[in-house]
Amino acid sequence: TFKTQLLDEQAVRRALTRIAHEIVEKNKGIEDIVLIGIKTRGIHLAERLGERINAIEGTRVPVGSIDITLYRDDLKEKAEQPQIHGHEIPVSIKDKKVILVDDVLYTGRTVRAALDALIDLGRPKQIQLAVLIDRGHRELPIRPDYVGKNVPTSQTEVVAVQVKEIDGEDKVVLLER
Ligand code: 3GP
Ligand code: 5GP
Ligand code: MG
Repeated sequence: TFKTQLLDEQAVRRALTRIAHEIVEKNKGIEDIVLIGIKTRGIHLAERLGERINAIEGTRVPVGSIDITLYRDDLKEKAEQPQIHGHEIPVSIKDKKVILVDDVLYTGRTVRAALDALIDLGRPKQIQLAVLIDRGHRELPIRPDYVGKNVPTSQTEVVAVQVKEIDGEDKVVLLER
């Protein structure tokens, strides 16, 4: 059931534009940067950050993806062991600054699995994390470097992130399950 709208299309666009600027600022440019989106919606967010960085700096950064699935009976269950299913990473990440991108950060278990997989692929110089929504409830010592919006949630709430490429529109709403 619907509770509130957290971000509309314009707010999603502004958050991604701000994060793109923050990435360029924090890294003093975009040298050695590789964006990697985490399955489904994180991939589209990574692609959009790549487009905005190109608009700011006039240079393309490589964008890849990683597929991590949580083994669980349904979304009401808490995360079990995240499994790596595959990745599409167009360049070597050795000595690169990898920026992981996901739609929602919750327990941190998905990101932890992604870190493991990336480190196995080749030793990045640094790994940073960008998320559109940080909903809290971390179970691991993982924190994002770039956040669209911090949303304190209860365990019974769900953040629904919709992106044009999949859902036909850009918005983020808070649901009660
Ligand atoms: P995503 O793959 O685009 O990130 O986990 C499958 C999908 O269900 C995810 O889409 C995620 O957005 C959505 N989802 C909504 N609520 C939850 C939740 O509490 N946990 C998980 N793992 N996914 C959720
Ligand atoms: P984790 O608990 O590992 O941080 O999050 C697991 C995965 O499920 C991540 O890909 C994250 O984006 C997604 N996820 C967790 N909670 C939510 C939520 O409330 N809404 C959405 N859309 N995705 C979620
Ligand atoms: Mg996700």
